[in-house]
Amino acid sequence: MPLTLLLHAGGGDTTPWRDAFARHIPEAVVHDWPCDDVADYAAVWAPPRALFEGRAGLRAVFSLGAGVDHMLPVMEMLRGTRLLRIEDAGMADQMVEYALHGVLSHQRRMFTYAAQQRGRAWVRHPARSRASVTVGVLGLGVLGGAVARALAAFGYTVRGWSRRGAPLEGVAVYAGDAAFGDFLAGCEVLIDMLPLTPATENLLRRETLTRLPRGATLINLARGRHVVDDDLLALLDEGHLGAAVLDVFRGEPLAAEHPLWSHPRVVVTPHVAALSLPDGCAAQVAEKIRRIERGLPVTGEVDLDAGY
Ligand code: NDP
Ligand code: OXD
Repeated sequence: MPLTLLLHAGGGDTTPWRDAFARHIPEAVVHDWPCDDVADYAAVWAPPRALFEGRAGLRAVFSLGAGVDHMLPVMEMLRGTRLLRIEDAGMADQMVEYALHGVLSHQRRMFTYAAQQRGRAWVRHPARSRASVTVGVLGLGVLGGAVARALAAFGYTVRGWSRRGAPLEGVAVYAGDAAFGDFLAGCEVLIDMLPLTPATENLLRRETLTRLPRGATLINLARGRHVVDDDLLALLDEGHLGAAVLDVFRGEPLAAEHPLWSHPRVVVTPHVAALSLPDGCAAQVAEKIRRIERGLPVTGEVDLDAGY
């Protein structure tokens, strides 16, 4: 019997995914959902609950992205089934580019010059070295770790915050809730690279964001539900925060009437910091399926209790 793979790309066109799976795992038969055929594996993004009805036979489920918050409620229907996520597969480079652009904009005062341009103000500010800018990265996993390492290699002073505090060369690592306040106190730029879990939801609110030095920039590349929007907007208006670069939002697409669209100190992008690339993702999923079939260990398995 050939291997069977159930595919759902968040309701979008599955053609690039089908082509990529055909290249990387030609021995598998790929079924687009909806369909009733039995499947050994599922590779999905934002699946509806109906997709997992009667699917207790799945050997593993793959999320076609790095974050799994969209998967956790539906995985409750498949107790005991393994959930795996994409690790990098071309996303880390994209995250590094986006983060670097945001940090350079802060260092080179592009947010200030954009505001000056609107007022036709010709005002020069002093130059700053990269090392004089301390950047904090929240979350030092596959993507956050890549961002922290790249910024440190480029010459910024980098600190990072993670749950367990595994060391990272060139980065001052702070571990756990007890160290969060000290971590924030020095960060002129804060980059959010955390997963969305009950512990990280609403983490970035007035009480925590006011720990950042005055004029700090927030760059959110992770999940909108980490941020309390009203607190963010108030801190921007009060000048405590100098700018926010936001790729992710509590509700996506961001509602047309949302004040973040038009705030002069906010940059909005439509959840594009790191796109899942079908070729790289299919290659990774194919390799993991082959390892599972041979009884070998695989990386990227989600701890369903921790939520990431
Ligand atoms: P990982 O699972 O590899 O890393 C998660 C990191 O967060 C780990 O360092 C972990 O700590 C840390 N962490 C988790 N919970 C806590 C907590 N309560 N307190 C402190 N640290 C915590 O994830 P990735 O790096 O692969 O991806 C990160 C996120 O990026 C995704 O979950 C997703 O939300 C977002 N993303 C956004 C995209 C976009 O286009 N905007 C695209 C892709 C991903 P520890 O190391 O100790 O376990
Ligand atoms: C992801 C995302 O988690 O695209 O991969 O946000």
